[in-house]
Amino acid sequence: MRDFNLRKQEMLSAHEALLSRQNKEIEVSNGVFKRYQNPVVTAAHTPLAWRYDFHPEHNPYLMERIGINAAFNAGAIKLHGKYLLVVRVEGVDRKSFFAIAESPNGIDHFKFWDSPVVLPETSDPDVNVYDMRLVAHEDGWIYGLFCTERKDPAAPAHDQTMAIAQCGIVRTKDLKTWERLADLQTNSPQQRNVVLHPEFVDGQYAFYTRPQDGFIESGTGGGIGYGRCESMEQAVITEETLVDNKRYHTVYEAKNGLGPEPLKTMHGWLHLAHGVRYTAAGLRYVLYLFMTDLDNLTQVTYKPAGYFLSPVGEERIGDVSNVVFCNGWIQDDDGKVYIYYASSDTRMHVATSTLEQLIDYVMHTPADGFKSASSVQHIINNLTKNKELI
Ligand code: M1P
Repeated sequence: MRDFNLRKQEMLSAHEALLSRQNKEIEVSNGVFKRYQNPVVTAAHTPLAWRYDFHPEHNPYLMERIGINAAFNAGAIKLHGKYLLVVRVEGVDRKSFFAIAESPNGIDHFKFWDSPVVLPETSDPDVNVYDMRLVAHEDGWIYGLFCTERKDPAAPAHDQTMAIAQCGIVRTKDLKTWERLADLQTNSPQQRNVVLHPEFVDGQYAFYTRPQDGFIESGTGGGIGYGRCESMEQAVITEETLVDNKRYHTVYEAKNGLGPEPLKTMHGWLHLAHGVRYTAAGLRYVLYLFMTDLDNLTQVTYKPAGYFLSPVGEERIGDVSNVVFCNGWIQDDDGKVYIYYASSDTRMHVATSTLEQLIDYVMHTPADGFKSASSVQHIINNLTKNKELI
């Protein structure tokens, strides 16, 4: 009993120390954004009461009964002055679910709310849910668009991996009570990374989609699409227009997908997306930015070459290594932008910038010339501008 109580005390203290750890900005930066020393949310941040049975008779060894494997790919929103992440928490059983982690300042002291989100289901139950994008729409609701995954009914008995991913939709006012709406219907056999545009467009709801042929392989799809529909209760998109396609020899040659909702700026809508390319070591996921026209949402106006943020150091290692993924950012009233990104499908980090810096980056970084000679020319141009400056 003494050991039990001692271990319990040690566990509680270690957990409290982790949750109250301060995060420090890493001084060296590329001038576009700043990284921070510690991840903001990890599996170890999940409440001990989720994982342990603290009854000495039921659990004399004080064993972990319900293991948590990872905490990543979080949607984000600021509500009543708090920075809230709707985290994809993944158990050791591989099932993902959502849970809200709250911070007073957006960079540290993230603490999970007591209970994970109890997500209502449709008549076709989800097998796995993940990667929620939170959007405060001008209709007054906060929508959560997420991936709902179910076994492919066409899968032969020998293949237990074939799945169908589609876009599930919930709405809420407080992130506590959730109303489930019908899944989004499109013509694509697979949909992930669907994002709701925060404003009405010609009185309709507008969506960014990611049509794809296979669960992993993009096939003829894989670009970022756009479509509209009349209602959120029965959201049906009959036509998708490609906004940003995959392209040979870029960081998004295999596939891409939109991250969080776009931010409105005086120059256009600022988008953050992930791009995926093939390497000998497998797929590599990086983040990139682009801008679309304020009125014509399918017209890309600025798109810097290459990636904006890629995995570095320990970020490169995890369950699915060499991955950064972002589906949540928060813009504060003073223009500061908190970019919540996950590394290697394992943990959450924050990078900070300002809207002004991100706009400058998007509008003034050279666009991809799609061949080595163009990349060299960009450097030559820079050298000319820098003559006698350094
Ligand atoms: O494992 C990396 C990512 O793979 C998927 O991304 P995409 O939809 O672009 O293929 C998602 O399952 C995502 O959750 C995951 O982080």
